[in-house]
Amino acid sequence: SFSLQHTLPPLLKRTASSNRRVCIQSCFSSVSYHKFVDFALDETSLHTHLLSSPLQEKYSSMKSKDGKGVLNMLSFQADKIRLLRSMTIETETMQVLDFTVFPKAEYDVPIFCANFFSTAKTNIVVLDLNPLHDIINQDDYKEKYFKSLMPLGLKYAEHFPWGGKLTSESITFFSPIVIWTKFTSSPQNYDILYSAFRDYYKVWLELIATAVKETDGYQISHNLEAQHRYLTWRAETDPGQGVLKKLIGDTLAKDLLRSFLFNGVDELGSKTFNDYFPHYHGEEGTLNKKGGIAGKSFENRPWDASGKFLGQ
Ligand code: BLA
Repeated sequence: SFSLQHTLPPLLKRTASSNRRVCIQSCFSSVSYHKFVDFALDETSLHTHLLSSPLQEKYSSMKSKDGKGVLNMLSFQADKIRLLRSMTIETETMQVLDFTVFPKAEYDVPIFCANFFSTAKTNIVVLDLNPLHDIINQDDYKEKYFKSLMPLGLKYAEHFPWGGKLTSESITFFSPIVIWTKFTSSPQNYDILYSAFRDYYKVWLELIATAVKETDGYQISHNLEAQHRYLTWRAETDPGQGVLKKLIGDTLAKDLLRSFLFNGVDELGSKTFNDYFPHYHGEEGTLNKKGGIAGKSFENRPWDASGKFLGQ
């Protein structure tokens, strides 16, 4: 039977002593995201056979320039999964999880997205099943995947307050059950975040497990373009870019973003950022004449309890 240990790089092999990973961060640190990744990999292995990705050879672990931080990368593929990849960052002052799973283009299943940025005081969190297609105007897609999940979203929306204004385009990549939040660091909050992560991931695994393979060429290319558009958005605008550049330098950060974190951005399509987002004017952009969305918006959660978009 399948054992995860065979596919993990030596550094992360879970042996008897694995619970004591080398602690290079300050040992009073508040959270470690390794157990989140462990959970997701174990749970995925219950459903499908995870194969190590070809990316694993090049991206495994990296030290920050000052030698005080470490980045750990894991990547896999599976029957219905083009790429499952995770990156954790641990330094003296921050812990980061960037865990995303991209289905193959034959499936219109949402993209699983967990982005957590933590310091001793505060946390910036996005946890979502990012819709592949427009759920603001396309009711059938919203119904297909999110209608039944609203109670799950509401359960956590009660605990985690809306994180406030964000780059307006981001909202079109988020689902009605998105957990977009900022909260104070505390063991209790991390417990609830871990619980949310497990719930969301289990739900996502159900979606992919039951998804039926698309055979219509038009639909497949429609899914592929949506994946590419998503990658283009994230590779270009990732709010973690500045942090990454500081840690490992401009060149390595750019390579990590385009070849690892958002792998496929240079291969899965030829459209550019401007083709997809002609109205985007950068983070500080203001509303432009063409009426495109730009700048920051959505002070409050823009969905009601039934999943109806309230933002426009
Ligand atoms: C802030 N991260 C943010 C914000 C969002 C996200 C919405 C608020 C700022 C904004 O409006 O953009 C995350 N945005 C997302 C995600 C999607 C999106 C997940 O569109 C998906 C579609 N964050 C990380 C990583 C780091 C990180 C890996 O995911 C660090 C390495 C840091 N995120 C980070 C920091 C901020 C932030 C420092 C606050 C600074 C800022 O607002 O620019």
